[in-house]
Amino acid sequence: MIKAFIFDVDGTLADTERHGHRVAFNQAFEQFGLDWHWSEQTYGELLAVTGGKERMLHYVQTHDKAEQQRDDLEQLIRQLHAQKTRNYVQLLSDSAIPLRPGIQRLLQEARDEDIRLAIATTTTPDNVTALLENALGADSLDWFEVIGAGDIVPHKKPAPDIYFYVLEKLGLDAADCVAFEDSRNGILASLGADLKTIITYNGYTEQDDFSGASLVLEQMGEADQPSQVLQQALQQDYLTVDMIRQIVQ
Ligand code: XBP
Ligand code: MG
Repeated sequence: MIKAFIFDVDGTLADTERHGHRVAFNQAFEQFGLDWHWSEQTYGELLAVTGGKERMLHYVQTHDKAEQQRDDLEQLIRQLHAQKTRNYVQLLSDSAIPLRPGIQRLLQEARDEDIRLAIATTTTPDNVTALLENALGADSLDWFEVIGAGDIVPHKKPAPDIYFYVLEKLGLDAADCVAFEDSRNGILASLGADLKTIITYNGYTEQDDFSGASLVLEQMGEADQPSQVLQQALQQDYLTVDMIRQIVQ
């Protein structure tokens, strides 16, 4: 019996990377007078590394050997990341990034059926708050019993740590929960915690290997915006709690 849904954030709840996080990173680089600029293509490659601080370090190590030598690199990355987070929160406040199709409907359905909700994400907690407040309203944060985010665990996705953290806080076994993810790093983490996983891929992750997923969709769908994959696979227009029960049990 499904007792909880555990949602990834970036790419799953909303398509936040291309025009959200990437823009916030580039603003921070400009604000710090750095000649770094992450194109959509470069950012897609850098997404292989989860965590903004880790991603910037990877970028320096692979693209900017000169900066790699500076002895205050760790401090610079921490300051850049704090600025980037401020930029991202402001960006969402100026123009909310909408939730992906079906997300709000599924969250509401889960609440109506007493399925508990949680978040397991690599992104910074402030970013989760900003996304939910701007997309769903301030009280939506209370819909999620546990918000496991960012540096709360030592190892980010694809390590399963954040999912173990959330399961422990929920006091539930993986067998009683379903995870929702968008990327290979994400499903490696959720499967690493023995969670049945439903994938909704996006422009950056459509080519990822989702082996082990219970279902792989291009989107969860709405009545007026049917999921093509769901129509072909299950002759249904959009994903519902009952369908999820049938698929994972
Ligand atoms: C996606 C990530 C995050 C974001 C950037 O997290 O890997 O690093 O790209 O956010 P998830 P930060 O898919 O697990 O939600 O800069 O705050 O890390
Ligand atoms: Mg994701």
